Amino acid sequence: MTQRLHTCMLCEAVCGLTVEMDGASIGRVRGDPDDPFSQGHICPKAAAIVDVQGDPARILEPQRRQGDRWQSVSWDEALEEAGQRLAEVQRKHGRNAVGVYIGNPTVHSYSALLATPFFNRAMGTRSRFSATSVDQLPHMLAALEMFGHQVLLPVPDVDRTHFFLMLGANPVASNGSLMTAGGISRRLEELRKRGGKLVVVDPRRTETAEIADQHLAIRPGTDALLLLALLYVIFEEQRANLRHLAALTDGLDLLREIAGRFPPERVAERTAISSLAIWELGRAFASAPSAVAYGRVGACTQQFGGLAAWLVVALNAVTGNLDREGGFMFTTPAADLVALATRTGDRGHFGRWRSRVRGLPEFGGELPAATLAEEIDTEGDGRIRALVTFAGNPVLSTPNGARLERALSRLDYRVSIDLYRNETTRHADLILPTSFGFERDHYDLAFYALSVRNVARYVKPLVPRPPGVRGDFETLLDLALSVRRHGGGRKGAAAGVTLRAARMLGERRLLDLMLRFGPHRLSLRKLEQNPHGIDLGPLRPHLVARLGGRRMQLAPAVFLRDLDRLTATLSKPATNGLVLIGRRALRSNNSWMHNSLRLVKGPPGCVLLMHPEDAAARGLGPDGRVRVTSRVGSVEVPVALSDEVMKGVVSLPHGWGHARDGAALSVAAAHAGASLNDLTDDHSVDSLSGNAAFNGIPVTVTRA
Ligand SMILES: Nc1nc2c(c(=O)[nH]1)N[C@H]1C(S)=C(S)[C@@H](COP(=O)(O)OP(=O)(O)OC[C@H]3O[C@@H](n4cnc5c(=O)[nH]c(N)nc54)[C@H](O)[C@@H]3O)O[C@H]1N2
Ligand SMILES: Nc1nc2c(c(=O)[nH]1)N[C@H]1C(S)=C(S)[C@@H](COP(=O)(O)OP(=O)(O)OC[C@H]3O[C@@H](n4cnc5c(=O)[nH]c(N)nc54)[C@H](O)[C@@H]3O)O[C@H]1N2
Ligand code: SF4
Ligand SMILES: [Mo]
Repeated sequence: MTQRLHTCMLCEAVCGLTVEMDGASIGRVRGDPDDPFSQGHICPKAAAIVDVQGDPARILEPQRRQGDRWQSVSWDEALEEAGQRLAEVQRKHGRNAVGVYIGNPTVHSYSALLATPFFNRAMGTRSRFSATSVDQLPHMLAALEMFGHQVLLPVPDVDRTHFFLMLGANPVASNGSLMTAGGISRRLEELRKRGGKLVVVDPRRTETAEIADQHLAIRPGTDALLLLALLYVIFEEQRANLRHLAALTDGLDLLREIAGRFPPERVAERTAISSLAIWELGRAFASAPSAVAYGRVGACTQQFGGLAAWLVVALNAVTGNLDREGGFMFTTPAADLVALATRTGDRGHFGRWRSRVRGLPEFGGELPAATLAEEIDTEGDGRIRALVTFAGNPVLSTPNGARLERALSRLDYRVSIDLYRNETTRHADLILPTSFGFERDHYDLAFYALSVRNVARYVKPLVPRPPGVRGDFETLLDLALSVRRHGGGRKGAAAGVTLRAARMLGERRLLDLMLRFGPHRLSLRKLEQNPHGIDLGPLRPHLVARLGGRRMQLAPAVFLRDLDRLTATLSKPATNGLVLIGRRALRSNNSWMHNSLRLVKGPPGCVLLMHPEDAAARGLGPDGRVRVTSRVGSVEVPVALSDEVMKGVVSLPHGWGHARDGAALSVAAAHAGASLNDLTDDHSVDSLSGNAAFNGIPVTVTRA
């Protein structure tokens, strides 16, 4: 038995692991107590890495579909076919006729993360989609408009703050997002031990709300109103103070004028939070020695996600908590994507072009995932006719998944790069397998940039990958090269040279270069000499340097233009209908880990939570099954009555719905549940940003 080190790649907490090895066989997985950052923390999902890696359902060779049957083919044959078919579609119908969807695990693998920009550039299609627009896009839009860079995202300094205001996040279950902080429960406990306060704003009394000082139940989709009213209080009480950022900031007067239209009394009824509670919250936030407001999935995957994301940053800035210890801070990561993108001139852009069918704006070169289905199933010039999905399961993860499924079957050609034949990849013509887990090395390129301390850790693979499997970096680049060989992709020799150069260097060398040129002048060698990781110290204020001579915008025009839409909701009459929101559970990871028996055994995870009074009003009993119906679909699920959800709101987790023919996931199928995204609506988006508005979907609930 030997003890080896690795790092968990499942969620944003990036926990250090020790792995027991007996020769090549993997034994117990524990937290690494000597990881200076995660300090031994893990959650139950870490043990399931081996379940996925060793899953008999995992695809270990390229698979080609023949009718309803699947056949193994060689890599050469697979890449040749895919390149030829995708190039053919691009030659006949234009480059945008090939769509690309890139899913969430991409950001958990530096190999995938480094490959996708090369792949996207080489393919030269504007029909690009990713999990960004069903997730954090509003936060990125706020960063772009306020700081001039789409990935310059502030993170809450949880370890030093005195007041943590959390909107639409449940880190006790999710382990934190846009806030890498292994062992978040311990960190929140310590906040309270040092006399700090935690306030959670959520329509549901979540696991995080349970350990908070205060829980404010908010009506879904109204966070922007609450935030404006908090700003009202701050300005009204003369507490605005931008500190060192004052001389570098535009828009303070404009923001004051806007907030002045939203006194707490005006938003109380709509938000379902009393005006007194808003006054008190505003005063407490402003008078704490340091404070941070933080909004996550619930605050951004809703109708007013863009406004909410902007106002969260604005609230921190106006109270002097932006770029301050204990406030909302910026990292100095060892491999610095922000600096790299700045040097290459790619800070991001918004609204340079619009989607063909609905006219929604591009963001950073991507169109909203909520438009993918209509871009396939709406006739006309520029229709998407072939699709590459990479590390994504949009059938279960994007709004109105059932429509997307119907659209997928209309495509001329589909390639998926994935571990599994699942709800999305079962529609593919070709599935290319990939390495996973302890077969890979790991450096967390994305999440060390969002980490509440500056840290770095690199681990090597523990076991060789199966012989028929390749890494994501080589697969994506080889696929792009094959498309080009067949006359598809972006024109010009330069694109080909770049691709071949990157392919030759490989992801490991690219990462090493980024570390060497990064702010801490590290290298893979140095990291290998410190296998538990290196602590690079607490976050320090340095936004001024990050702005690089630009000014911070407190009241960007794109957000101001959206305010009328928000104000209009104040005069809408209240209904006594129900709205649907989502949730996450500790033992589940988006849509793709339900084939691990260890994680799904026990009581069913896919249960509708409903307030007892709402159930009584509909004549529903305390348990049993109910039918939930929205504009786009209807599902049947078990119900549990609980006053943890506020009246008028029902909650269902996403990522379930595995009872679909043709997917090869037997454990998941036996614990199928129903897909929340068969109810969410592709027409329900934040029309400012184009981000999916999963939360606040009107539904009816009846006895099944
Ligand atoms: N209603 C509702 N819907 C939601 C959300 C919500 O809160 N409510 N949350 C949204 C959010 S935040 C996100 S991020 C999205 C996620 O949306 P997606 O990224 O589309 O979906 P995932 O469930 O993460 O699926 C990941 C896929 O990648 C495969 N995979 C895993 N690891 C690898 C790898 O290393 N390489 C490759 N090539 N493939 C891999 C898995 O088998 C799976 O097929 O879902 C969104 N959907
Ligand atoms: N165990 C586990 N961990 C995960 C994941 C997982 O699937 N499982 N997914 C990972 C991913 S991809 C992400 S992006 C992160 C997300 O991490 P979080 O942002 O913490 O996500 P959730 O746990 O979905 O919390 C969202 C909360 O928003 C609330 N909410 C819904 N609508 C509204 C609203 O209108 N206003 C407010 N204020 N709140 C609202 C919901 O009730 C819910 O409690 O988690 C990551 N970690
Ligand atoms: S909290 Fe996240 S990173 Fe840590 S062990 Fe669990 S899934 Fe892995
Ligand atoms: Mo996400």
